Parts: sequence; C-alpha cells; structure tokens
Amino acid sequence: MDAASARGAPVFFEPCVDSTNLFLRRMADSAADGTAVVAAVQTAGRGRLGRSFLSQEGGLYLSVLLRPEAAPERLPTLTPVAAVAVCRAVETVCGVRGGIKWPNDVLLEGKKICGILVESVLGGERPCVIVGIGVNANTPSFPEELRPIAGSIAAVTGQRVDLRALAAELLREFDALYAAWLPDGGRSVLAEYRRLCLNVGREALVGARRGLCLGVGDDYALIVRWEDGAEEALRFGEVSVRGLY
Ligand code: BT5
Repeated sequence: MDAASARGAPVFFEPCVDSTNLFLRRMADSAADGTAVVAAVQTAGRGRLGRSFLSQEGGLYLSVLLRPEAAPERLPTLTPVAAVAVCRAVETVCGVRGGIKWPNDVLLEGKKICGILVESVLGGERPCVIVGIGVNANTPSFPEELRPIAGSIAAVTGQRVDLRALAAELLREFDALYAAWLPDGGRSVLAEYRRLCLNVGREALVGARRGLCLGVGDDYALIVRWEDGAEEALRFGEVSVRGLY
C-alpha cells in the first residue's frame, strides 16, 4: 500500500501489472471498499466484450473496487458517472474539456483519450464491482490500426500531463460522484452527462441500422430514432457514431 484514499481505503501504485481490474479482482475477497490501484503500464489491459486496451507507458491506468449495496441493474450507470469524473479531472488538471461518446469513451478533439470498463465480481465470497479507467495522458504514439481513433491529452495540449496529479484528481472526483451515486443512482450528474455527451444530434449506426441520436434518457440509455421513425432506448451493445472519430 502506498497511500490512502479519501475514505481511508488503500491505494496501490504499481509500475507494471497485467490489468488493474485483474489486480483488484485477485483481492476481491479481502479488499476494503474503495481500494484502488494505479499503474504506469498494463501488459494485458482489457476493454469491453473481450477487446484489449493498449496500455503503454505515458498513460494512466487505474481501478477502484467498490462494495455498493445496490441492485445489480443499477451498476451499469457507474460507467457514465466515471466518464463524468474523467472529464472533470482532465479539465481541472490539463485545462481541456473532453466529451463523452456514449456510454464509456472520453474524446478530445475527436480522438479517444480514455476508456472505462466496469465489471461485477459475483462468484467469490464477497461480491464487488471494479471500475477501471485508462487514460492516454502522455502516450507518445499509437500503432497504425489505432491512429485513426486514439489520441493523447499531451498531443492536444502540447504539455506533459502530471500523472500523479491526474490520478489524485480522478480518484477524488470519482469518489465524490460515487458518494452521490449511492443514494441517487447517478441522477445528480445526469444533466452534466447530457451536456458532455457527443452523440446527441449525430448519426447512430448499430450493425446495419442507421438512425439519429435524440438524447440521453433518465436511466442513461441512448435514445435513437431509426430511419423508419421508430424510437428505441439503447441500454447496451455497441453504438458506432459517425463523425466523432
Ligand atoms: C474500453 O473498451 O475502452 C475500456 C477500456 C478500459 C481500460 C481500463 S485501463 C484500467 C482498467 N484495467 C483494464 O484492464 N481495463 C481498464 P472498449 O469500449 O471495448 O474499447 C476497446 C477498443 O478501443 C479497442 O478495440 C480499440 O479499438 C480501442 N483502443 C484500444 N486501446 C486504446 C487506447 N489506448 N486508446 C484509445 N483506444 C484504444
């Protein structure tokens, strides 16, 4: 343990891990609520749906283990809450305002600078949720296949990001938003999420279906009107939005 969070839970700082989510998963039976890990590099960074998240030196990779007494169907709203925490922390520490590609990517100038992965750990002795956040802060470059979509904060601001300051601010903002989420399920950050959401008013592509993103519902669903006029609230799955990357 290297430090303590605002709530007194341990915060580990690791030079290199496979995945900060896996790091916490391995201590899921014993770790205190709020335990966090911050890593400089991940060798097996994970995205959603079995995808990988490239986690080179220069980025910030962190996860927080939580034990909320909340119904499982409420847990997905932790993802947009974490995205708002990232936008707030990046604005405070780096002076730039990002936007959110629903539900879990933070973009700066059209490039993804952050991904979020929320996972429930149900099988063990004590169920918990692990919220993982990866930020391309000072990441110098990306492999060719990621160049069209991935970017770093430093590339936009021209200034090196203080990773310790960003980690501290991100943990602080997330902790504050999580404290509000516990009783209200994220309602108090909904207006801010809606302002930050880049999809609204843009095209939605889901598989071969095409539509227009109308807004974000009270439960953080993305409301889409398809070409045939039908409206749908998307709660999960993959929405690809044109014109963002
Ligand atoms: C995510 O998944 O974006 C969630 C990423 C969560 C990463 C954090 S880091 C700390 C914690 N520990 C972990 O192991 N994971 C979490 P998804 O929406 O599925 O996006 C994955 C896709 O983003 C990939 O298929 C690539 O196209 C792209 N990608 C991969 N690495 C990237 C990067 N560093 N920056 C931007 N885009 C990336």
